[in-house]
Amino acid sequence: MPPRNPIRRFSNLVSLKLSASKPIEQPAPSAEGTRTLAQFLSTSREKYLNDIRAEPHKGAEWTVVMGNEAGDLDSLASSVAFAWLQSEIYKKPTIPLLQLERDDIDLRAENIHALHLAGITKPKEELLYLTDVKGFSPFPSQNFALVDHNRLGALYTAANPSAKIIAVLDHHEDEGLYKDTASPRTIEPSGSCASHVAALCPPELPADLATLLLTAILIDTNGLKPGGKALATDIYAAGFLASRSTFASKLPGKLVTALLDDPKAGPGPNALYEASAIRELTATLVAKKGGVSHLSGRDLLRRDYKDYQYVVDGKTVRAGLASVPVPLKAWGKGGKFEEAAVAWMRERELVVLGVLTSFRDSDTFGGSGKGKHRREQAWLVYDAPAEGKEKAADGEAVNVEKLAARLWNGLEDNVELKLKKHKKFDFEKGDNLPSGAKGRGYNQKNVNATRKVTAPVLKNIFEVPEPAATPEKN
Ligand SMILES: [Mn+2]
Repeated sequence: MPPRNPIRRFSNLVSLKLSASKPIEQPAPSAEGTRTLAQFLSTSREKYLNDIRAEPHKGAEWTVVMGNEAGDLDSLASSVAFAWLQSEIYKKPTIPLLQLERDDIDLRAENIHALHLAGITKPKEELLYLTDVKGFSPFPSQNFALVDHNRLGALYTAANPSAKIIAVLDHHEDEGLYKDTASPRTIEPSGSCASHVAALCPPELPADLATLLLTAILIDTNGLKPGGKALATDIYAAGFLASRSTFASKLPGKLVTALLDDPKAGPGPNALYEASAIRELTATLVAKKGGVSHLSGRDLLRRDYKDYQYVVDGKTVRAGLASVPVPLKAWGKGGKFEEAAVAWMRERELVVLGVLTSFRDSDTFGGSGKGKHRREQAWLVYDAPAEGKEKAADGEAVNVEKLAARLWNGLEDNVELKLKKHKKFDFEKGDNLPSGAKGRGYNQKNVNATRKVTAPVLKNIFEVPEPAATPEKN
């Protein structure tokens, strides 16, 4: 049986049972009814935004389906698939909402890769984000479906008394909510929530959608590795999806035939895990997930970032600590680090920024066989003028010289961090810092000290009146 045309609508579809492995009679695809998953998503987004902006608005006609706030591939794929299922099969307009800001989609390269494989090549334009619904209070819709979590966020219930959960599909611990309103309400263990969503999909789901769900299962189960996180539900769902996905042509023909025939009994539990196309896809997804080479300097700073506030000599000083998994040299030459760091300080209105790197040095080899674990710290002190202003108003200005001196002394004297001046990053030598800014770079000889150690050191430096007492271990 050849893979079917992925882009059909299912207006005549009545039975949706997954067990109905026999092909359901399909109408010939009409030009009007033919659209890709990407088209489905961008059309839904446009319609939804029009409806909630209309007067009177029509947000009540929609169901909003969300994954959890971490925004991983499982949440993404599960919400997209559930929206497709509800809209295209059950004819209930449903829009997937990503619980993240539009720009944050770039922070997960594996998601971007999986979306591309599913034909969604402009996810910033094709998907709906928190950014799009920010201006609406209360939230403009009342019907919600939850995937990959099972408690509705406060944002959606605030001043929205008719908020109702119409469906829950999840694999986290069941909080016991929405039993009277949610149908289906499937909260059961599985490697991936995408497997629960796949179990509801008809055999004729679009190949693009099958691919997207499959990528989520593979990343959550490490490619269906035996003895790992994959449960029978995941193995079955992955077989069902793989044989209908855009990867079907790369799998052995016999395997595809067996899977199309009966994904449960068909080829045996490890057949898919052993297929080279599945191994390659898993390896790519895992590498993308672990890699940060696609991130911009700003992304590296905001990816794992915390804000702090101190009162130094009666003035409020905002400080930020960014933990970064690559060395300072990863920013590249020619002042790129300084440029990104200063821009971030302006954006967050910081006077102090510490960039704490942690990485394996590929030039040396430690006992583990991997490169030696190293840490660096780079610090900038700069009282950036607020946007639109030339410089900070008199009286508000922080004495950068004094603050920097205090910071350098405190850091360099600290017995726990063991900081040594960085030979390659002496920020005051070059002319890459704006005038009035101070900066120093260090190698951190205590490679076990994380931000959890550095943050209290910083607090101690700034908030213990000078002369700073020698920091004590506690
Ligand atoms: Mn999940």
